[in-house]
Amino acid sequence: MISLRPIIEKFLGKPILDRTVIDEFILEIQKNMLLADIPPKVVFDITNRLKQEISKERFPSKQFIIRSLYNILKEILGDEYSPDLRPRRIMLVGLYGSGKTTTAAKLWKFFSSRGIPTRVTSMDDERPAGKDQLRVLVRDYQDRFNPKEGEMWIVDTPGKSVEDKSLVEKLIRIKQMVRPEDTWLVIGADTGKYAERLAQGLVDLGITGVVITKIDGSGKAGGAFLAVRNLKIPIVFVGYGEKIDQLSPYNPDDLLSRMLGFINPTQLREIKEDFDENLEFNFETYLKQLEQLRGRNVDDILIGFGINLNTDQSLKMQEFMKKFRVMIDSMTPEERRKPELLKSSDSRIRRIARGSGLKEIEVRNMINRFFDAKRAFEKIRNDKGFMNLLKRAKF
Ligand SMILES: Nc1nc2c(ncn2[C@@H]2O[C@H](COP(=O)(O)OP(=O)(O)OP(=O)(O)O)[C@@H](O)[C@H]2O)c(=O)[nH]1
Ligand SMILES: [Mg+2]
Repeated sequence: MISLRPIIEKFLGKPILDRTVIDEFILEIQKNMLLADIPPKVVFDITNRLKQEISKERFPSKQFIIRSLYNILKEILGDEYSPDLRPRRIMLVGLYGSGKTTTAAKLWKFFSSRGIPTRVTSMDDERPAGKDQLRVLVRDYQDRFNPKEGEMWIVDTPGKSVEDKSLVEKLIRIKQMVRPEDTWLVIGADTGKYAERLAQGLVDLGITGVVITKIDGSGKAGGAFLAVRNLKIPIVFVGYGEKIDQLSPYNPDDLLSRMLGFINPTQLREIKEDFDENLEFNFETYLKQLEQLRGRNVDDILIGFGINLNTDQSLKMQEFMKKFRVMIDSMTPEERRKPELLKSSDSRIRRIARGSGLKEIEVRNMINRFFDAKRAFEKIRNDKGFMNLLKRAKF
């Protein structure tokens, strides 16, 4: 995935802001976007708009310029997709090796873990191994396509190159049989800017959404997203790994945080205010931080640190915070300040469990999580680049 963070860091670090610095910044953005396979038309559209915004201000600040860039990218990346959970038939199409079969399994997991009866079948006659691939990944694999009322069906299909006319014809025949409510085109992020052309080649199939896969492994991912956005077909899901749970509904904020290397400017300011380098990390200070986070979108903040939560995880997180508070309330002031006291003391853990009404194992797990967080905190604190960025940014 393209990261503009080094360019932004360099820009923020300049002691003065003049025409040359701004021009250089814009030039570097252009260069990097082109290298990331973002279509030239889109790149120049972005930088022209940015120049226009800047020319409107008499004394544009660095913050103003970065905020403008953020807003322009955000507008281009479009709306996030909130998944439609109504049971229906979804047919996946795409090129050879684009990730259709893997996505079929991931979608099964996504919908069935939300309580929707979901079945998967494969119409891929060209590669019988594809069916076995699905059988291994999916509990509800069906050999025959026979949808019933109230069921979600995911239909996998064969892939070839778009130039191959017989593929399109074959997919049209499958579509007539399946009669899907949704036909989603699966595109690998490594396709880069050609994603647009590819989608156009299959437009006759009545594509209702695009799934972009492999964003974990490709520097061209930004290009694929921005190219597809040109088509006005919504991006529905994004695959970011080979594992079955590595699929998320499309979220442009998440993408932007990856592209820009940090969260949006307002959130950056909030983190800057919270993040005290000299803070001693113990239960007391951690609780204070958790309380400050409450009422704010925790997901956004975590995403800023490169941690991406899905909805289930985020609910679990809130639950965890509640219990964590109860646990800390049952500690002595000394324990709150010196977490090490709890590391190997069964009697203290037993006492805290009794006092808080939690199970001993829960207390033990939370204490382990606390030490994980402490380690993560120390890692961030030692990340010189990130700390410098925080210090210099005057948002
Ligand atoms: N890193 C990464 N790998 C992926 C992702 N999605 C799929 N893959 C891998 O890409 C390869 C091809 O995936 P498949 O799901 O078999 O692709 P397909 O479109 O069904 O391929 P054909 O049926 O041959 O047309 C496999 O090795 C997958 O593990 C992803 O999001 N990230
Ligand atoms: Mg396949």
